Amino acid sequence: LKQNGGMSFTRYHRYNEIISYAKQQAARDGMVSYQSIGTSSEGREIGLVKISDGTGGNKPAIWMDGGIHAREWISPATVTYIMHKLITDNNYRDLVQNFDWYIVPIINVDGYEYTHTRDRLWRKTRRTNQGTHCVGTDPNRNWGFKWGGPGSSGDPCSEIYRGPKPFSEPETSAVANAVLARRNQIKMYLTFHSYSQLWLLPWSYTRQRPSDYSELQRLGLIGARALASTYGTRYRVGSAPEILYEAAGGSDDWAKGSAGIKYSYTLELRDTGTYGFALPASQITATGEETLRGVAATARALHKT
Ligand code: ING
Ligand code: ZN
Repeated sequence: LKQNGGMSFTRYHRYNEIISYAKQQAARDGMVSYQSIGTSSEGREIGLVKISDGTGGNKPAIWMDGGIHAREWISPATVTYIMHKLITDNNYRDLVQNFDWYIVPIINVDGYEYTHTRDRLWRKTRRTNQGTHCVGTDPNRNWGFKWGGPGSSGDPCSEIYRGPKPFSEPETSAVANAVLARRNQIKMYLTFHSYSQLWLLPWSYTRQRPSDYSELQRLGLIGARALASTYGTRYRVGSAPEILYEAAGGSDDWAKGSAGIKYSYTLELRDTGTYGFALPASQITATGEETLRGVAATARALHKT
């Protein structure tokens, strides 16, 4: 437990524990660094971890983020689990040798804490809106690519409120700026949600497929297959409009459409509805492990392109 910095993966950890763990890894391991990329509306730091084995100069990079939606607790837990394994498990050394990894364990830090203290099923940010008592913006409708399109709402009381303008939320703005600063280095963008067990391909804002859809599908299928081979957890692979619903203003579309990152995926983690957002903590390690294997297989396939 000690060398995990109190990170047990047997329960869902609070924001402070996850950030402390990230800082501790940075302090004790020369290949890990930590920085704050911005501050939430309630004043919490948004942390970015870089894993890089430091042979000098930047390598192609993979970006992973979690916790954009507050109640999807398995997302920060899984992202932190994968980070832990990349740092400590020699079976994944090749991934650290071949890529730099940028990891934001929790984007919506205020919302995440709110789900621990007040309302377990809160989804949005916690910024107050003008002219209403309804709080928060859906941070996955707030990104500045096709903002305002289908599957988002202009009503501040809606769960899919897009916000008053693109990047109105300090949390999405901080992450977008951190991605943009590294846009030429980042080859793949991965964002983690729950639940439904889906490996989502671009686009989310339209039913039209990007011209490189089959190549994105190829790597997505490799990931989903490796994930399933771990414990039999089955994922569907396809675009959001085809297998879920249309939704504009998400981070995956922005990463591809605005930041120019070719391989951009949203993963919807366990389960398919038995527990939903309240996935028991006893499933953290299995979800982390299978997702790690899916991500690793996709990253290895990416390295060969
Ligand atoms: N699902 C995602 C949501 O934001 C999604 C689905 C993915 C929409 C990518 C747009 C882009 O609604 C959950 N569970 O949050
Ligand atoms: Zn979500």
